[in-house]
Amino acid sequence: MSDQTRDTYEQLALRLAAANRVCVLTGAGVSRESGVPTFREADGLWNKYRPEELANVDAFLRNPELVWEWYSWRRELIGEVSPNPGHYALAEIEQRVPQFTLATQNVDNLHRAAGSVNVVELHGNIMRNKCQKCGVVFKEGDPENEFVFEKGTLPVCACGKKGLLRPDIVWFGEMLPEDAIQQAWEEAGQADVFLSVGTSTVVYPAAALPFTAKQAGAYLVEINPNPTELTPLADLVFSEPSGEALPKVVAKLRELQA
Ligand code: BV8
Ligand code: ZN
Repeated sequence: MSDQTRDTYEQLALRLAAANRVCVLTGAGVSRESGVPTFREADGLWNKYRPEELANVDAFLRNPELVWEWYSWRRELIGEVSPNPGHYALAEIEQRVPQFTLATQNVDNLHRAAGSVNVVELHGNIMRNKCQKCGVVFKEGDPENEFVFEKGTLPVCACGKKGLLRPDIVWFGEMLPEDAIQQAWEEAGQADVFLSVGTSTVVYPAAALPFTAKQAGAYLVEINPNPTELTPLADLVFSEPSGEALPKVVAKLRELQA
C-alpha cells in the first residue's frame, strides 16, 4: 500500500516502528486537554497578564508579590490537574522505540506524572524554587519548595545574601539550563523522527529544535490544531488536539509491534 492510502496515524506509526532515535518537543498545547491554559491563545495565560510584566527577572525584582501571586495561582491549578491521553501516549511511545528524548517547554511536570522518563525540562519546573541571589535550586521535598504565597509574605533564602526565592523557571532574557539545551540540540540533530507537539514555535531557542532536526534529516511531524511557522516544513501535520492524535498513533504502533 502506498503512503497516500495509509492513514496518517499508520504512516507515523510505521516511521516510529522503524526509528532508532525519536525526539519530541512539547509546548503548552499538550497540557491544554488537562485543563492547563496555554499562553498565547484566546483564553491563554498571557491574556490576563503580559509576559513582560511577569515572566522576566526585572518584573520579579520590581514587583515580586505580583509575580509570586501569578506563579502561586498557576502552581495551585497545576496541583489539581492530571496528565491527559496525549501525555500517556508519549510515555508509551518512549517504551516502544530504542532511544527517546522528550524536550519540554512546559513547567507543569505532567510528562513525568504520565510516566515519561527521559524528560528534558528546557524552561524549568514550577514545583521547584530557587534563590534569586545565590542560585541554589531546592530539590523536591525541601521545605523551601513548600512556600505558599500570602499577600505581604515573600520567601527569603537562608544564604545570608537575603536572596528572594523564586520559581525555578527560565524567564525571558535568561539562559536555558546549559545541560538541558545541549542535550536537546544533540538529540534533535540525530533524530530519525522529530515530533513537535502543542507549541506555537515562537519562543527561542526551544523553537529552533524542530528546524534543526529537519535540516539534519529527521522525518518532521507537527501536531497542533493551528498552523505555525513550522507547518510548511513538516513531512506530516496533524491539525488536531494531541490528546486525540497521539493515542491513534499508539494504537497503530501496538498493532505493528504485536
Ligand atoms: C533567551 C516562562 C538568551 C515560563 C517562558 C526576538 C527574536 C527571537 C528571539 C527573541 C527575540 N527577542 C527576545 C528573544 C528571546 C526570547 C524569545 O524567544 N522571545 C520570543 C517571544 C520572541 N527567548 C528568551 O528570552 C529565552 N532566553 O533567549 O536567552 C540569552 C542570551 C544571552 C544572555 C542571556 C539570555 C527564554 C525563553 C523562556 C521564556 N519563558 N515562560 C513560564 O512562565 O511558564 S516562555 C513561554 O512560552 C512558556 O515557557 C512556553 O513554554 C513558551 C512557548 O509557548 P508554547 O508552549 O508554545 O505555548 P503557546 O501558548 O505559545 O502555544 C500553544 C500552542 O498549542 C498553540 O500553537 C496552540 O495552537 C496549540 N494547542 C492548543 N491546544 C492544543 C494545542 N496543540 C496540541 N493539542 C492541543 N489540544
Ligand atoms: Zn540564596
